[in-house]
Amino acid sequence: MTKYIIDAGQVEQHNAKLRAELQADYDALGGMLARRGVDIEALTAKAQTFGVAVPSWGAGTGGTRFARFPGKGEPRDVTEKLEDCAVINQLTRATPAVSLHFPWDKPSDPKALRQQADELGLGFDAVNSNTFQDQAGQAHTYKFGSLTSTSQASREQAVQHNIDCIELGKTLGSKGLTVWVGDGANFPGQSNLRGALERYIDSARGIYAALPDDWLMYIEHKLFEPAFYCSVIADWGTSFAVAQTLGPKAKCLVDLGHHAPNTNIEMIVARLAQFGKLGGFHFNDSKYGDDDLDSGSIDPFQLFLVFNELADATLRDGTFSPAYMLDQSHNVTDPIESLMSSAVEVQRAFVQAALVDRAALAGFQEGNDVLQAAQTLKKAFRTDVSPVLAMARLRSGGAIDPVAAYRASGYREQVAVKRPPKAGASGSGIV
Ligand code: LRH
Ligand code: MN
Ligand code: MN
Repeated sequence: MTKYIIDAGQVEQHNAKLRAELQADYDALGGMLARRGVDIEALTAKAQTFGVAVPSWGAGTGGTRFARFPGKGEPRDVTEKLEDCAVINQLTRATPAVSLHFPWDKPSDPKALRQQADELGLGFDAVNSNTFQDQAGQAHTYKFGSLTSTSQASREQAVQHNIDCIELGKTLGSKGLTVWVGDGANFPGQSNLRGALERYIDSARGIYAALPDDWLMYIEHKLFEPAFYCSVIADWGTSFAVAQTLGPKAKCLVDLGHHAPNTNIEMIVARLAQFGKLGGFHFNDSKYGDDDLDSGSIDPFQLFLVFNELADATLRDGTFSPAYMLDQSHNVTDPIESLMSSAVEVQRAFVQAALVDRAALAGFQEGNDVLQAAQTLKKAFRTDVSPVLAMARLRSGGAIDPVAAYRASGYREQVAVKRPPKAGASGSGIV
């Protein structure tokens, strides 16, 4: 029996107030979709299958290198982060798993943490390693790189950290390791571009060798930051080459914020899917760079186009199932509210992509009817599927309006009393 953090009766009360209005909207949308030959019930059932993992580090207030403005009642450790993640899933029913980051989330008792997650109805998605900052008491620095460092001792330490993450992940029931390194250079000439990648591959082989057979290693690329002249794993081409070199358990992870402005991300998605190397996503949104803004807050059409490619890939290969994770930094909002609305935005794109009339689209593409092909996508994108999403939540036991239900619950005020502010409470302060 799942232990709910927000009183189930309160959620029911909230739903009771909105139920009639939702039913009316749902029926109206159902009629409109029926005229298009779409069964709203099938769509709602599909929406109910959607899940995106929540990043533990997103539960605390983020910051920039200029400042961090702590929020009230921030989780102080991984167990409190799990509680917040459980609230997000209780109300949205779209975030059944949590992605942990080590050592930020290193549990003193991994078995107890897994039990806590079980009780809260949560699982663990991929675990993330951190060799982009030095930890207290660490023997060798990552100042000049980790997996690609010229220092063999630093490289070995970074490999061992990743292996330790796998071991922890095994105890927690995770099935994947996401590897992102900040390694790169700030000056032309600082680093031998080819030599750094050779060292990366050599180190990554050591990690890959420790992966259980049913695990995946997700290689996450990022154009820049913290390295501002060049990053070793800067783009999907490098990530793809590494994943190919390592073997079938290595796949590429696409963080939406890790590209140059105007990059056609859906095209990258299509390419990686075509060659069997699309492992998963870190969803967020951005205007300028790795802004880690809330998913769908800047360019929802791009998010839709990504899911349009995923729907196409799923049609071609039924076994295709990339990992969905959020990776955001909430600097000015309540993280729980941001994560709930972001999960719903990603779910929205998933449902809208299912509305694309693929037969019609293929026909327009075949006949070079450019305008109608574009309109076919726009028609799906413009459809307001909010009633489907709300009905999916209601039927799965969640809240019709998660943010309203959350505010009415008083959860933040309650935890603010239990969790007095503590320095460095976000768990990262970096993102
Ligand atoms: C790097 C990144 C990566 C890290 C996370 C904290 O910018 O996207 O996924 O693990 O942020
Ligand atoms: Mn990321
Ligand atoms: Mn990032």
